[in-house]
Amino acid sequence: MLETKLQTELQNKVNKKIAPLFSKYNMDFSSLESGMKWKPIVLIIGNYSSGKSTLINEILGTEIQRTGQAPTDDAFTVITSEGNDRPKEVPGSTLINDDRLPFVKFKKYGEKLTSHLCLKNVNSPTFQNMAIIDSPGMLDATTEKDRGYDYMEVLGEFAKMADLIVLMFDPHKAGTIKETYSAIRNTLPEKSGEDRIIFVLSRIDECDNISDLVRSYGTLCWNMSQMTGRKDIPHIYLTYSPDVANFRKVADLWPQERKELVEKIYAAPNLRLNHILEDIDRQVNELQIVCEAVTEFTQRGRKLFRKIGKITVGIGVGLFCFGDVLTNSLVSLPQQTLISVLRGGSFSFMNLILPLILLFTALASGWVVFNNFGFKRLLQKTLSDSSDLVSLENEYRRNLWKKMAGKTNEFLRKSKAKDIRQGHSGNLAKIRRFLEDDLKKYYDKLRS
Ligand SMILES: Nc1nc2c(ncn2[C@@H]2O[C@H](COP(=O)(O)OP(=O)(O)O)[C@@H](O)[C@H]2O)c(=O)[nH]1
Ligand SMILES: [Mg+2]
Repeated sequence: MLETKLQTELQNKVNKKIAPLFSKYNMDFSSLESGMKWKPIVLIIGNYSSGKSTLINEILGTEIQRTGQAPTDDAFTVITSEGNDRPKEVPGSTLINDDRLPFVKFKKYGEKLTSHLCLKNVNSPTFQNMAIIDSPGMLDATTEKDRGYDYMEVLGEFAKMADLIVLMFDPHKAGTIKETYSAIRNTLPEKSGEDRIIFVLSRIDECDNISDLVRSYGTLCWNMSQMTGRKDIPHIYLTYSPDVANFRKVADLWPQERKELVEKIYAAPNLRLNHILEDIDRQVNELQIVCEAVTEFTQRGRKLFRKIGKITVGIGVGLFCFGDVLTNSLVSLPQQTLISVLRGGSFSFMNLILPLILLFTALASGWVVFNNFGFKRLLQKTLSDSSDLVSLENEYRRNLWKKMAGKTNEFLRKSKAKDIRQGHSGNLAKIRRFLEDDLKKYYDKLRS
């Protein structure tokens, strides 16, 4: 109840304060309803044969997914309970054409993905209000090319929808976490994003001894700190499947973690509001970096304008005072210069005509120089490498920029010299206030 109230309140706030800014910067704000109209989703990802399908079978208590040591399954399988009257299995081609489901966005990845996507309808009360998605593990770079669609991008899209992401690794391939993690990192907001991911080192029963396990754990941690740039390591669940584990000496030291992991997965529906918050957070952060870049560009434009302006005004004033002296000495016109009439005391408006013409010509030329050369050059230079418009102090910012640089350039390319009149720092301040005050308040409310 409280959650619905918070959700509506938040939605109104976003529509009022932030949505107009998205259209201002030619960005789409994917409305909250569209992505999250379906059930809460748990996404299981990680290297192949890390035990993803085994975990899913364990949760459902049935052998719904095929398991095996090799990359046995190369499909994204959505498992949920849709009722007995619905088909047991729905192919990808149907899923991507059903507006009620959140899979329409996968249409653009083509037939190769569609044929590797399906929904399995199981008979389970718990799964009436949630879905779990099994995913193919990442292969090595060369094999990955044969897949026929951009696996990393698709994984990112699934991660965006998921309320909970379980990132699973086995001790043999703990080093491959980096690629998988970077595929989903952009789908999360900067600060709170980690809450939505659970890191799991699975199949720990296969470690011969503790030092073996510690080595794998260390590899995982090292790779994780490389990605997050953080020194603190989030909790890593050390688990094994009780059904298939054989050598239990090491595993028995962590008997409870599998249970905790499964409980977390069951509790995923509670994370929905958090997900909505994070989704807004992510999108507003994307908007923020574009706005930052545009603000910086405008400031550079203004600086250049001032520089050319100063010179122009200098020349203009010089021409205003002494221009007629020059024309007088060259073509004997005007007969009386401004200075001479001011000295002689016989000033009339006629004496101002030429100085004013010269002044305005100088100012107009200054504008032409700024408009046709200065600004154009600045724009070209900026477009050739716009990355210095924003500070890129960490991996998150670098990734975010990589994603948004195209959007920014697209916006800048359309800008005209006269647009520098328009300040963007006010918009930036609004965005910052929204992230730091409004959104934070909701995060706090949710946690309290
Ligand atoms: N010893 C052991 N084997 C496991 C464990 N979890 C999964 N396996 C086995 O590892 C292989 C790969 O598992 P699977 O669930 O298919 O991995 P997926 O590719 O990530 O879906 C299968 O042969 C499983 O029986 C575990 O905790 N311990
Ligand atoms: Mg599998």
